[in-house]
Amino acid sequence: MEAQLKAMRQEALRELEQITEIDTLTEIRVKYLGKKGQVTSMLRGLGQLDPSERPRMGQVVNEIRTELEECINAKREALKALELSHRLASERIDVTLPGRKPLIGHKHPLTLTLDRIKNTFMSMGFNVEEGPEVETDYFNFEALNLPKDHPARDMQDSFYITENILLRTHTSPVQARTLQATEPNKPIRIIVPGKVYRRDYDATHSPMFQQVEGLVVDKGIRFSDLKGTLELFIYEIFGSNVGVRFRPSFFPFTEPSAEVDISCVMCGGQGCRVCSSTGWLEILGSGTVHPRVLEMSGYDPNQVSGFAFGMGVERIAMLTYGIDDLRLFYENDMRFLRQF
Ligand code: 2U9
Repeated sequence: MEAQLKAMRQEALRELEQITEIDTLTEIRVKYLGKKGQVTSMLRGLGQLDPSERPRMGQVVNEIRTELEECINAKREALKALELSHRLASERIDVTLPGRKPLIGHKHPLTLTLDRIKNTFMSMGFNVEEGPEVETDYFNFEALNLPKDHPARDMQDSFYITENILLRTHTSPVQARTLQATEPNKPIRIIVPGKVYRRDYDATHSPMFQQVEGLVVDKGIRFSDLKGTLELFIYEIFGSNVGVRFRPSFFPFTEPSAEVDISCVMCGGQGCRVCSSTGWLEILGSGTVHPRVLEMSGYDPNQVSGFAFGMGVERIAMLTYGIDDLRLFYENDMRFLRQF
């Protein structure tokens, strides 16, 4: 029996040696130390031995059992440590890798342009007013001295929603609303930025575009106030070296009216494709507020006077950045937008 025990012990230790999986350990424990395991049946077999042999053989079997138990436990710990080190190696995070930079956007060129326009007028004491993009025929036309048969009222030029409601074709209705909301003859100094809608689409016209209009009303406002204000604005936006000229024009809501040109920003006034060889670029419309417009909104033209102006934001942006197609502003092509 002693030789048998030694062989079993050696076999068990050899098997343990070869194991690489924790699960297999349980099989070995069952095989040797389980209820029907080899060590257990050896213990049971002690009864058949000569009584003089029993104590010594009993001691040997017990020693083997203790040794196997210890070896199995030690192996379990060794396998666990091995598994952990494998996991640590395979799941390692390299904290020295460079991080991913978040994409940070920036303002659209039209927003940049609008911000500059607003800031320039705000520094001269203007307030910014906004109003609805869906307007009544009354505020969009009637209150601005645009008679019923005016061509701008044609279905071909404006987006009508019903017979009397349309998408505003300019931001002027906001000035009319402001006049009516202000106590008669009290001073007004506002600019009105916003989207406007006209049935037009080519390289220099979009069915939706943005305007900034302005209105100043007070006692004793003269044409020279208009000139000084707009000249200062133009020098702020295009630089004080730019040439400025006022040309007679016509708008139903102003009388007299003037178109404002600057010397061509592309050729410096020499004449080129952009200025159609004239050396000048039109950038603003303006004029003294028509007495009937003041009157219709409750102001007394005998007590106060005013001036108004209007410009297209896209046009100012195109001239500032040297862009020749207005549609680029609305296509959202990143190759274009990234340049600002
Ligand atoms: C009120 C009184 C007067 C607004 C004005 C212009 C001249 C003008 C155009 C420029 C290019 C619009 O973007 S554009 O097509 N605007 O030339 N606008 S004076 O005059 C007003 C408005 C409201 C109560």
